[in-house]
Amino acid sequence: MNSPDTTVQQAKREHTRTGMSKDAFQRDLLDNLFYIQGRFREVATPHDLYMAAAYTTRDRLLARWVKSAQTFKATHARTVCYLSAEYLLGPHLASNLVNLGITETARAAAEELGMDMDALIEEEEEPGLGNGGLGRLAACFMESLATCQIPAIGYGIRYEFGIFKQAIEDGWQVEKGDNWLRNGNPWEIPRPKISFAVGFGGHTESYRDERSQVRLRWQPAFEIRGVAYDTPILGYGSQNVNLLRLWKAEASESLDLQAFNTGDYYGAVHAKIEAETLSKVLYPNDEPEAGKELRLKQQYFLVSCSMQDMIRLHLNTVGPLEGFADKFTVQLNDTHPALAVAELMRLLLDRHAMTWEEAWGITHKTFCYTNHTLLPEALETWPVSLFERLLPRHLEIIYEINRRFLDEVRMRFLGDEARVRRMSLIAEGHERRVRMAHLAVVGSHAVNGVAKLHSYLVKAMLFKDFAELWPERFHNVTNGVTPRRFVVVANPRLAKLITETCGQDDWIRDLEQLRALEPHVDDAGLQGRWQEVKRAAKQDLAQWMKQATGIELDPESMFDVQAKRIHEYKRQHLKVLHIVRCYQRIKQGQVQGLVPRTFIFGGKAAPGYFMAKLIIKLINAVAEVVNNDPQVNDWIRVAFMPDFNVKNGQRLYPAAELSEQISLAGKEASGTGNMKFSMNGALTIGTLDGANIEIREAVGPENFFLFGLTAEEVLQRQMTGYRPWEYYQNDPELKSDLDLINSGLFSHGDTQLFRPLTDNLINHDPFMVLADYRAYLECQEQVDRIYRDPERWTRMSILNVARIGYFSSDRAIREYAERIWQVGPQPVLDTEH
Ligand code: B1H
Repeated sequence: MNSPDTTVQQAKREHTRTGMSKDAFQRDLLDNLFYIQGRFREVATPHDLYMAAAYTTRDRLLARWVKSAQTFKATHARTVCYLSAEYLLGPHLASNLVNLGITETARAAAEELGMDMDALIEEEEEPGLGNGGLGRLAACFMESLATCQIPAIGYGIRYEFGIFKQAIEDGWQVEKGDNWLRNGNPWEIPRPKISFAVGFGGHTESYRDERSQVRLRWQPAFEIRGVAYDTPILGYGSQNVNLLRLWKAEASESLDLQAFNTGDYYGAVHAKIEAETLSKVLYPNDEPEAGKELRLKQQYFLVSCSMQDMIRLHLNTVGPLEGFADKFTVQLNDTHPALAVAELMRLLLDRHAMTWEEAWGITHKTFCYTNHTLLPEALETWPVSLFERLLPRHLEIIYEINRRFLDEVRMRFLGDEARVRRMSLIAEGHERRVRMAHLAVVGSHAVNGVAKLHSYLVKAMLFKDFAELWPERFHNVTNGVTPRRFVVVANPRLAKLITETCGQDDWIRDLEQLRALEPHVDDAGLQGRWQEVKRAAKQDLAQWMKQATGIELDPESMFDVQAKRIHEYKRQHLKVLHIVRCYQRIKQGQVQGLVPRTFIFGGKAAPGYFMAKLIIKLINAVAEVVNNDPQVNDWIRVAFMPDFNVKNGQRLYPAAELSEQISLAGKEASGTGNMKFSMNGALTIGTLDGANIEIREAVGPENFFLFGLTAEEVLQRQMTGYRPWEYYQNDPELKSDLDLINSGLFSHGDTQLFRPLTDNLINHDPFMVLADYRAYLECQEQVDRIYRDPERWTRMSILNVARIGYFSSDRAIREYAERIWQVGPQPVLDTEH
């Protein structure tokens, strides 16, 4: 037992580093400024102050982190391992303060020192380790796992350069490197002792083990080391802290030593640089990189480090590996980490001497796979030849998995060799390729899509053959987003109003409680305050936009926003056609019924995606003309928010009144921006695609602006032959909008600039923009009609928020926990007090 003395000392020590009072926070802020930054108040830069605030906050979460680790170790808690090539985390400081429950304390502490907490929060550069929805979903899930008290480790890659920063120059997207680690990262803790060798190339050979059994092993040609960097992920209203473990690539020491012995110092350094390129940069496409060797290497690097780490943890805590699947459940975030199936097999077979049956039993029980897209170009396959060269042992294992699997198919579907070919893990053709999605489905015991419609299409189309063989394997878990970041952090005014109206803030951890708003929907007092909150957010955005782009937004007008990656299937060009139509109507004096609008876009295009970049240019070209034409200026303005990322998203969602979710039905797996907008009181104009369908059901069809073809109609049109030029010829307004774009009005007389885009629409239009054009315009007229009645609009806005609770990522995580992972909460107790 501790003597009373040491207990007191211990409590005191804890208090000095982790005390939650204002005074403690203030003292430690100055302390950290001095001891970590080597600065004092008078000379500290805003960034120094941010760093001091970040360290002060980190100190306060470390105690919880250590306690979580101790609890999970002692209780042998079943642990979820989320494997993802992307985590789009967003800035940590504000979110961690909220989840620690010390936002106001920290703010007051800073204020007394003459610092503005909001300015410090602005200083943080976000870790942009993801492209879009898929990476942001992983980040929301990590936060909800901690909130729901489910022990979890997120495994990923510590890219030195995240998603590029987008600048707009002369209307074009220009990519700038995202050197996010330049000023240091106070949120991560390097773990140099947690590191693994990852092999590449070489050959496989057979040998006899000590029991004279013939076994196989891989002799790689070279090795790289992966070193762990840990970031704590806090939950809201729980003491649980989970771990985000990101791997950084380094040269292996053995390689250094070899070079040193042969005197090749230059070679050793060179090899180090080459090894480190592996985790250098995130691939900036939101679809797979065809045949890029480095990308496959990244995937294997992530998978190998993570599986080796899980095995190490298992051996350290539980013991023999037979129970591996009871200790861990591994979620594959799309196929990017699907190689984990083959890697776990390799480790169990070659390193831990299991039989194939033992190893397969464990592997299959361990993995679950989430599919995020039906787009054929986004389904990953890798040339067999590349596998042979880079991962020869894994290719052998994949062949053996395939051999056994196809025998099972043959046994179930006698004589159906066409089916066998369709289902094979290897696509035959002029170049044989490994189908990563098939590997993921065969290697997992649960497969899910990310919204009802998407999961249905996954079963009915994409994996039809697999669903016929294993119907019990297929699930739906509709996506969700965290209300902590996207309401409490992003929109504190709204959060305060909700809390005051509901009489408590339990909605932050149990979002269904937003329903308590519903009885107040007709309360004039609430409606007035609701409008004020939106108005204030619009003013904030206008101020930011003015400073960032020089464009003046009119906060009196409707803020109509489309923010997401730029992609033809998301149809930003449909929105542009709507703007061009408004422009023409105003020029012709047809302003009857029109409502002043500000059209705001945000989103990055993949650097090699020509058409997406041309769409950005078109948006900016239209903006330039519209914003400089005094005749239309009182009615419409257009702004492109540069560098749409998590941080900028947080500025956009609170200010939006109309959320554009206008993808072609059947193409957007779920969408998650749709949820973020609605949670902040925007009304949605959207198609029956992805989670839009469920959002509409939840908020009520009368509170949602619906238009466009259904997924079924899209398929029908495609089968009977879609002829976009007929729409062009038969709809004079559509024709005149496209013609105006080609007239050179938006391109200083250049009639060719946008031809690739307009020609493609008129002649091919793979995403049926022209087919939905008329319905979209009519729906926008309905939007105008309702916007002119502010009371009605506000009522609809309140109802959207009141009924959006289902789209919390906490709900999604609970569904995964119950239906897919079979894990329960493991609360970490607060023993401090
Ligand atoms: C989604 C991706 C994606 N689906 C390949 N697929 C990538 C595919 O770098 N790559 O190779 C990167 C990303 N991302 C998105 O996932 C869907 O389009 C959204 O509809 C969905 O909401 C989101 C989360 O499920």
